Amino acid sequence: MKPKLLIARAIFPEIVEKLSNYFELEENQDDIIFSETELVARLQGKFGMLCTSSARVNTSLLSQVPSLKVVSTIAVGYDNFDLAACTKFGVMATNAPDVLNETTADFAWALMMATARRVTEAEHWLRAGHWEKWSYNAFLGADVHGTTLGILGMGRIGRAIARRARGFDMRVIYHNRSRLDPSAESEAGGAIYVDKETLLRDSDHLIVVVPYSAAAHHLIGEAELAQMKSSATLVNIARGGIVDDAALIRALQEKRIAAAGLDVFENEPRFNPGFLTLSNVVLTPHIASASQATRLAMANKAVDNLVAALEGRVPPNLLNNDVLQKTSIE
Ligand code: 8YV
Repeated sequence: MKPKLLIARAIFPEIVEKLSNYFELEENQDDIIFSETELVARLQGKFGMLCTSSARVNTSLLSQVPSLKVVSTIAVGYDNFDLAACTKFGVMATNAPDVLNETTADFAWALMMATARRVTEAEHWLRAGHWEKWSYNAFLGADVHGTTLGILGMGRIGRAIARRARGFDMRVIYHNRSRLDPSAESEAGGAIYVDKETLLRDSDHLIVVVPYSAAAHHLIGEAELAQMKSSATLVNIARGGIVDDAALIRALQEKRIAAAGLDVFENEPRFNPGFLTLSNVVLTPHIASASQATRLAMANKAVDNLVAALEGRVPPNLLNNDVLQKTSIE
């Protein structure tokens, strides 16, 4: 008998087919967001779970599902996993990094450019039938080329964003927990390491790419927004909660910064409705990694992790290595 797997969200048919070679599957192609109680019920007797960022895996859940051995998320971010709890309960936790770096970097640029050049605002105006004559000063925005790009968080996606700045003759500055080595800096568009204050003060366009953690909560809040240029744009493709959305809405209302491009929000999908009252925002529903090819590649990575766990190998993207002492995997 094959071990059982819960596929907690709707997923590509080819992924379901692939998984069915290894596991007895319980699917959710109706894509219902399960509450913890529902998830616990569905996980009874399951060896593993394929999930996304919407599934919270913590002590409360794990203490009720003793059969569970592996949880595999189709995401690079894993703030929905309590890794210490996973280790305590002997559960391997895996993510799906790398394959989304370039696609996500493309999207950060799309948001930055749409925000700086007021693309969606202008389109809404056109669609609403307001275009009666051309005007020299309609929708004047900010230039992207030749300006200073700031990147907060210089991991793999941050570096892919920085590389693209070369073609736009931009000066790239960044702040990160640790400084990159000189060769990595030069590959990343000649990025210059600065302290957080300088990053906030000097960026014409600031892109947030840090992973979410308790320490990163409201990393950009009232005080940080106050240090930015009034002409600056802010882009967040990382996670809701890193930016204080209420503080950002106030700053945008009062034009203390020019505009924001946001793919992630606090409490998404029920984000702060204050954003909808603003014209100087570009808002997208957490789609930075959403190209057909990349989402499929991410799902395939997540499958590889599950199959490795099943076959007694160390999953390629194991997040809690210390769990190996608690499993039979060498
Ligand atoms: C995921 C993301 O697709 O990878 C991440 O961390 O934010 C997205 O690319 C999304 O979180 C669903 O799991």
